Amino acid sequence: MPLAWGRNGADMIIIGELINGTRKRVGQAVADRDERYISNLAAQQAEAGADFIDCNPGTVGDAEISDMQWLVETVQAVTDLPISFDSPNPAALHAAFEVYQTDAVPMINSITAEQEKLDALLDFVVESGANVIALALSDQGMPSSAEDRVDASASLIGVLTEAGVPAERIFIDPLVTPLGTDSKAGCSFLGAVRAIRDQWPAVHLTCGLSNISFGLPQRRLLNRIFMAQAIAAGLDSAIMDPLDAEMMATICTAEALAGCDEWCTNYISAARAGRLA
Ligand code: THG
Repeated sequence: MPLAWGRNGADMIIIGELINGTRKRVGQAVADRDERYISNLAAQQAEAGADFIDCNPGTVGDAEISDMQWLVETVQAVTDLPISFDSPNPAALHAAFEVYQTDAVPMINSITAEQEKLDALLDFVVESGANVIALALSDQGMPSSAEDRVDASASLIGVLTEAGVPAERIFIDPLVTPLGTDSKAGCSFLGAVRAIRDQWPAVHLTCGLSNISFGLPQRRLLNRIFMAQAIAAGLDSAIMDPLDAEMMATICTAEALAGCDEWCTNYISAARAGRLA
């Protein structure tokens, strides 16, 4: 069967999020070294059109190192897609890279503007030649306004490009925070996306979009509409579930409406293939 989305039929760079140990079933599979379950999640996301396979062990301490290495080995055995190494722990990111054997350039998820993170990861990001997600998080703490997000992003783009990382390898994540605890969370994020897209047209903009709906009912509805708004603002990548067909249809439609689909070619072929119904 051909790829459902012919490398997703959209311009969006999709980072498949399902291999995340904070999800109960995945956490169990990591603990049990259940290769079949993890391989299957990797293959399904590849088939659905993911561009990267995120690997987040969701564990801590020494376990996180070996869990991350096991995930990377398991995933690269079933797909040639690049992997996104997802951990707050620099040691786990280094460990992931050590066992990585796929030709495609991987993703380091993530670096932040926190001094401790920069000290632990900047040289590694430069020397590895990997793509990097740069989270708009600084020593001032979680961003609240659009301005906080732009300031942290500006400082990260400055540090990374000066160190020699090309803009095309930088994926800025302005940080999606829950709408349920801050009614301006969506506006602040979208404002930051517009400002960053305007000022740095060559960097990528990504996010863990489903954070927006945390704690609220009808999460999938919020997630889909927020995705359309974010694409209109300039988002070109997301950490998401590529098996969510309604979300994939929303992305394709939002890209056409945002002027990113010449002659609506992708939109029309998705409709003909029955993917928008
Ligand atoms: N930015 C960056 N990386 C990230 C995030 C981000 N990595 C982790 C996370 N946020 C994105 N990944 C996931 C993976 C799985 C789920 C959500 C985000 C998920 N959540 C279920 C839910 O929302 O209902 C709960 C899981 C369960 O308990 O089963 O599936 O923001 N750079």
